[in-house]
Amino acid sequence: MNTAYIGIGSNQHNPKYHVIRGIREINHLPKIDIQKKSSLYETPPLGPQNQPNFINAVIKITTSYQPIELLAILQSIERKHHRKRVKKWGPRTLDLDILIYDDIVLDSDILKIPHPEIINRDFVLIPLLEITGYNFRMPKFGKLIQYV
Ligand code: A4P
Ligand code: MG
Repeated sequence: MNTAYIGIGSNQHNPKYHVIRGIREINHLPKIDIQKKSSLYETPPLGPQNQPNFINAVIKITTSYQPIELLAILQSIERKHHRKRVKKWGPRTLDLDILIYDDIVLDSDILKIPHPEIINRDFVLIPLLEITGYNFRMPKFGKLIQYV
């Protein structure tokens, strides 16, 4: 079984509903079990400012889907929420990003793991650390070696 962290974001048409619904749909998938859920956070938009605030959350899952299968399945859930890819960093009904997948480091056009923006986005880092604890070893970004 593999462990992955999924970042969830929405800022359109009742975003809290889309986030909660999205989590429930992920939980119903046969090869995925949700292990932990962060709180829901209301966050100001990164990118264009003339759009509503986001609701963001992170979940920890165990799954037997391989990374590329997991991406496809998450995209099918995004499509159910009528997600349209209109503009980069623009409004969306549901965005599901694979943040981390075990210790895998992948850098292809369709899939980058760990998600390259994790450390630049407080709306990802804060819910992620809420569920991992601060001792978490992030693949690629180094690890905590000593408390001082
Ligand atoms: N892709 C590559 N790696 C991954 C991965 N680890 N997980 C590829 C998921 N997808 C990955 O994704 C575009 C392509 O990235 C996918 O087809 C997949 O093959 P997308 O979600 O359609 O991207 P996008 O929305 O067009 O642009 P972008 O830059 O990826 O948007 P982001 O980075 O998702 O940011 N502000 C707040 N407060 N909260 C937010 O959640 N989100 C965004 C969108 C902007 N501002 C925000 C928030
Ligand atoms: Mg995305």
